Amino acid sequence: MKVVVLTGAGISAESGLPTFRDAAGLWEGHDPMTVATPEAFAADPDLVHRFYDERREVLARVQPNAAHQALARLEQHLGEDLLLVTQNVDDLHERGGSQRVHHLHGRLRSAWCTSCDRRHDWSNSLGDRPPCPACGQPALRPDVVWFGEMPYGMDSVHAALFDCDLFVAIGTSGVVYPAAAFVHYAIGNGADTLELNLAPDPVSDFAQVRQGPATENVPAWVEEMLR
Ligand code: BV8
Repeated sequence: MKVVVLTGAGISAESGLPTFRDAAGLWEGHDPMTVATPEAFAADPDLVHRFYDERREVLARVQPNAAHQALARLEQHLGEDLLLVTQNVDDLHERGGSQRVHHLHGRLRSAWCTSCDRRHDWSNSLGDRPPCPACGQPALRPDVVWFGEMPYGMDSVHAALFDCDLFVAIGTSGVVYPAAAFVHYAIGNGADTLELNLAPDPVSDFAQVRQGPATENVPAWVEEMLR
């Protein structure tokens, strides 16, 4: 049984991280085009650094929840037959025990040097323009994929989608591409599809939809898989 799981901001909501589009979501306070595009970073790097430095600080104060931990148990069971792809830039899957997490949109706790192109694990702020540990240039940016930029590792994700038996989407609104198209690649390959979401889209492309909070639905689904 080859399984691809795609997660979105909804899986981290109960850990205390705001989603993007829900009430009090990140996009309520910020226009994505002014904080999450390369053009925005060129125009006002201070604003963009503040946006990501604040999220990095909040991330340090939250913990993984039962949904993250359940997926780590599923990984132990399925091994290489599970590909966990997340749109989230938080590290709660790893802190929840998952060993292999594919961060399609990058990681908040990573800094990317635009001068020497190296990446560095990073937990502090970037707003004060710290020097790159490798080349010394004050040229670090958040290692996240902004709108208009190519998501990471699309080839391996495509290969897994074309080879999977089951595709499961957890806590994602399915409006940002190419991630929002993954369900169609899976269906096109004859895979079964399942959506776990607090407020699923009424018109769903998924074969099965389970409504409810991730901390309830994900452990229940994983128990079924393990049984
Ligand atoms: C690209 C990192 C070229 C940074 C992010 C017009 C049509 C189609 C596409 C486009 C278009 N114009 C532009 C595009 C492309 C664009 C796009 O899709 N725009 C949208 C807005 C229309 N995409 C891009 O630019 C991508 N790059 O296209 O490059 C390319 C690519 C491939 C091949 C060739 C060329 C890059 C997109 C990545 C941008 N970076 N994040 C950061 O984090 O700041 S996107 C960011 O927003 C997230 O990573 C995530 O992807 C998205 C948010 O979505 P969700 O995670 O789903 O969160 P949301 O708040 O929306 O929903 C939460 C869900 O959880 C809800 O359903 C809710 O009901 C549920 N929920 C809430 N609580 C719970 C819960 N569920 C369970 N339990 C709970 N407790």
